[in-house]
Amino acid sequence: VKNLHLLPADQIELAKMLSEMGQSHLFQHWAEPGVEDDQKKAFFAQVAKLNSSYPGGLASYIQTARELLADSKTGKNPYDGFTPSVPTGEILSFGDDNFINFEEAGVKEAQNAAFVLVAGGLGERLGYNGIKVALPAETTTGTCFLQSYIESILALQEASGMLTRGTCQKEIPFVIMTSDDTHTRTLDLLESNSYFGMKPAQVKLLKQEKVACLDDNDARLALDPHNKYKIQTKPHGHGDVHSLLYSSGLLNLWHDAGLRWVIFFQDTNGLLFKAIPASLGVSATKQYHVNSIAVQRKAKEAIGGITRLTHSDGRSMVINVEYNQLDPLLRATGHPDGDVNCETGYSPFPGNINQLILELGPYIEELTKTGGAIKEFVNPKYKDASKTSFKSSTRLECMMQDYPKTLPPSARVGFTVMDTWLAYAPVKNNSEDAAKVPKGNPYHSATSGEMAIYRANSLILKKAGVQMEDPVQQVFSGQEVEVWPRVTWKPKWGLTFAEIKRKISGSCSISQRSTMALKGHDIFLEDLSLDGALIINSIDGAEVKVGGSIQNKGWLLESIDYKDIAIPEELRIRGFQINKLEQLEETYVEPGKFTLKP
Ligand code: GDU
Repeated sequence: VKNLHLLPADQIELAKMLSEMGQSHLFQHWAEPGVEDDQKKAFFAQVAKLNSSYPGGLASYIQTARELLADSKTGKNPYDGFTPSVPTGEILSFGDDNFINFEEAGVKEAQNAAFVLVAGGLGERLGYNGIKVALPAETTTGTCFLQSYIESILALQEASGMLTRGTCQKEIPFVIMTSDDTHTRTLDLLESNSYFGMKPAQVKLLKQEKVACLDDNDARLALDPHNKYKIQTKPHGHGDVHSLLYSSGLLNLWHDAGLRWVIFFQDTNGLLFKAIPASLGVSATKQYHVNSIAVQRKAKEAIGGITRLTHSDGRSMVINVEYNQLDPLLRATGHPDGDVNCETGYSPFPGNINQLILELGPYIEELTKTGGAIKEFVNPKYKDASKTSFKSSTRLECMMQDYPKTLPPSARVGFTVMDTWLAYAPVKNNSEDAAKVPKGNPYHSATSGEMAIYRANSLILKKAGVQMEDPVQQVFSGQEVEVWPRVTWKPKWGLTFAEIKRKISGSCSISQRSTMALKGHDIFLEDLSLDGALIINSIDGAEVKVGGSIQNKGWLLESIDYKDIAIPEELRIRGFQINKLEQLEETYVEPGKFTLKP
């Protein structure tokens, strides 16, 4: 750096570090001292931030990048020496006694949990312009993902408190990891909706920072093409959540408050909370340090496979192997067909849906050693086979599910397999890409995500004894989906299967063209026959019995063109909208006992 001595002391340190790490190119084009000083200051402010937000600092980032880039250049396989095999874990079947027992154990334990939502991603594949947590999970009620998550946590909090100590409730902490791409919009969404009923102090936002881009195999940091005093940055991945939680100090606060579990989840899975109580019950019963919620996975489906990896040197771990790596790993280890379905019609490797339950004590112990650093990877796009230069700059990345990679072999790492229909329906793909998904594999689109909620709720009611008419097949935006009755309920209405069964009695039936939205806690269905639309709103303390034959024109699903920009984007991406022709809607705002029987 020219005239190094003219810089303030902290900047001298950073400049020295950069030049020792082979980064002098960053300063080569700098103007003379006295010229463009403000930009130089801004440059060092950015370097200081990049340095402090990475465990081990920038020097460590550059060092790791060199090693990973060298491995990538020589084509070193990160799984070298490891043999994959199918691990054993807990496999649950919705609604049986085992499931019900785990659900009860999970609800009891929920007040000792904290929830962490990773929502720093923009969802480029979905091509939606807003933040994903603001998208309606379903359009019958228009409830967005974030609202449904918050209401689920509050419902768990209340149920857990009731089960274990009467009415007194412990507040379940809720953390949202955001990024520069999502932070302001997430905060706005919360503030303009009164935090969806949660106390603002119960919610903490932690913003992840981007990491420096790399121009070449020597890990020379890339300059922003539009600003020579700025280092180009890109997202580092959802693995950042661990170092952020660690450095925030929250983990120790939670530990001191007697919490035992941290539950991680992703931005757009409208079914997730149906799987949480039972999975948490598994964690508590089996004393798992790490419990990944998994589902049956179609071979080559774009979700990671949970795999036991055994090394020739004796090491062994249960870990997610990302979807693009599982197939080559299998082929390289004596499975010439790679990742294929077995006789069950599914891959023998359970699909990681990236909802993790970690036991807090061992988690803190591990992070104290690692500082929250997660094993990273690099994925450069090379110009040619010589692998000497990149098409565009690259960066290191990390994934939250790689947390177990540094754990000692004594750690209890398990998983819980749930029925896919119950637990997993993310919204990741745009209509065009979804329509191209191989037949039989899930679309993971806004269309399929919404239909999956109706399907799951219908199947749950069916299991609880309601006669549900069979679904019809319909095609929206080139995707063929099962359309079940559009049944939705507030999380507090039916948090567990036992709770749902308690609220249904006699002989109930719901026709395929029906819509039912239960927006209250104490709504009981008794000898109800529904053929049309029924909406019930009720406050806590209003006990409503619904029965008899309810029939009206109902709410119809109408196809819409996903390319029609006159329609709001959050609807367009579904390929349908709801035409609300006629409904029976009742609202109960006073406590007391009521009967609705037309
Ligand atoms: N995210 C961040 N920060 C980032 C990148 C992503 O917070 O820098 C968040 C996203 O908002 C989202 C979650 O991380 O909530 C996951 O992101 P993607 O949906 O883009 O994840 P992928 O589909 O690439 O894959 C992940 C896992 C897979 C599989 C899959 C299941 O890596 O193994 O489990 O989710 O949905």
